[in-house]
Amino acid sequence: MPFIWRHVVPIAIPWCLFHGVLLVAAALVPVVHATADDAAALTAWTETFDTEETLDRHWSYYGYLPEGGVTTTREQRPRYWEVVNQELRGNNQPNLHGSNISRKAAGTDVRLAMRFKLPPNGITSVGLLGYNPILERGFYLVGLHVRPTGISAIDNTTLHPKDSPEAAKLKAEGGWNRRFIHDAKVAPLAIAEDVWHDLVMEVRGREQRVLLDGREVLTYTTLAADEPKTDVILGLGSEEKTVVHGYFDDVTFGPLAAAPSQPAAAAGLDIEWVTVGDPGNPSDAATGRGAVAGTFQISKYEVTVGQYATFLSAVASTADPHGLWHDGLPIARTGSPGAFAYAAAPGHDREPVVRVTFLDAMRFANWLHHLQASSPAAAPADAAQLTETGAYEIAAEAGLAARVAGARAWIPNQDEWYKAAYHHPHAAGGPPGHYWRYPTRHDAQPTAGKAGDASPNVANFMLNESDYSSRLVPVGSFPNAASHYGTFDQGGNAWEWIEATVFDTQRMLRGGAVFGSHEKMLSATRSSASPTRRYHDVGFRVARAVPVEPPPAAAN
Ligand SMILES: [Ca+2]
Ligand SMILES: [Ca+2]
Repeated sequence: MPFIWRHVVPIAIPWCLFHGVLLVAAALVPVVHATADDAAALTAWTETFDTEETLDRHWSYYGYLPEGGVTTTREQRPRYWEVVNQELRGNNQPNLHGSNISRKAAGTDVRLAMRFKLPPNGITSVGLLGYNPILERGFYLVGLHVRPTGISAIDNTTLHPKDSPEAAKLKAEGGWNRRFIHDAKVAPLAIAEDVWHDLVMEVRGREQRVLLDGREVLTYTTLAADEPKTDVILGLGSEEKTVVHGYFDDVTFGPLAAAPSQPAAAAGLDIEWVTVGDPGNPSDAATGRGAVAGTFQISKYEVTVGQYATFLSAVASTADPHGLWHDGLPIARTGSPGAFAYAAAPGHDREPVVRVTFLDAMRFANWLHHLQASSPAAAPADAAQLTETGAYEIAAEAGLAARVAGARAWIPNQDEWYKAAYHHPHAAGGPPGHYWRYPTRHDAQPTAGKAGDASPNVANFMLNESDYSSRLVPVGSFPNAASHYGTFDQGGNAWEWIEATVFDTQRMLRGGAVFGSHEKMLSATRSSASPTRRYHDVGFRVARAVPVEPPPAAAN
């Protein structure tokens, strides 16, 4: 007969580490949850703590009374846990123990995400409960203690093999064949009190992985975590002798997605590329620019709002530690930390993304670099890390980091961008000097067109210095105004970040924009800007190495 642990929920987290006393003997208490055991409802859920009523419906409470003893009564609950401003507030009482609140759950490889605020001088804990085969009872399987000085993993350590004489002896004596370790592995960190943080704990088999504010801070192999989980538990403690407050919100529990594989499956990423051949071309005699030794590819269009939203969904769904999203973008962010989703606002999908810093562009390029990998092995498993290395090692020099040798995707440098925009070999129908003055394959000033204008030599720029009525247009809106290599909108629409460093602290801009005059599109014109600032008319395009084509399938 299977062991029935459903109604035996271990609740106590040993808070006594504050006081150097191990007090876990009272850990097992029966708790009857108010919810029905609906399997689907237990497998994936989110608690936003929008009403006090959901707290009473879903959560069970366990508190240590200041005068001694414990309580689980609903009448006592608001003294310890209550919903304030649609957030769960823990009111830790001035006693030896913290108090806990738990909710039923179901799953083996699971992900637990939430927002939390540490109480001053306090401790916050999160954990997962389940059947412990060592104890042959339900108990704490895997969890964390979070303090201002760091995060530590909690573990149950087996003392003796389950069927060993030593274990049998302990069992006969009524002892427990395990030792509870509060700080099985410690990640020293500085965690600010009283401000919101994002916390994610993933448990796959016995592997525990913890992300704080989107950054992986701890991994640990537990001894007892691979059993099915039955409850989520949140706890709060403090050494203060007065009531202190800690907070939780947006607690999400669900199955852990399959192990990350090749990140190339970025659904919805639709970058089109053109090949810039003619390797070893001469530079433009007028400017000295445009010579590129090798063949490369450049995006046919400016990076679009839709592509940037796809990027955000890929790298900023757990959290957005680098601030890649902001509300000045025409991109809606939905969901909560741990499961953010991003989508272009209606009508903006095909417009160039602007209000992105050069750093944002570098991170997009780093992500593309990993997407171009022929093997998934080299890519960081943590999605947030996909943006920090690859083409640019951002940690070292931030917005001034140089392109890494062997980069598979990058922001075009000046010669690459220039060649794609203005170069056209005379033998292939270009001008005698092999370079046009405008990126529209013309030397004469383009005309300012409306989207869909099929005339040659059209671009989206400002004809009249006082006319700010123009708007960004969808990329490729002028079908007969491409460069020789097939790029669109290198002149006008959005200014484009260039990899070149200017004045030691800035990055170059080229091509002019909707609010720039025709001169800004000229081959001789450059501008520059701070790599960490956003501008309402500056976007970017990307370049990459020519991909190696897979061998053709054998015909038979
Ligand atoms: Ca809330
Ligand atoms: Ca442009």
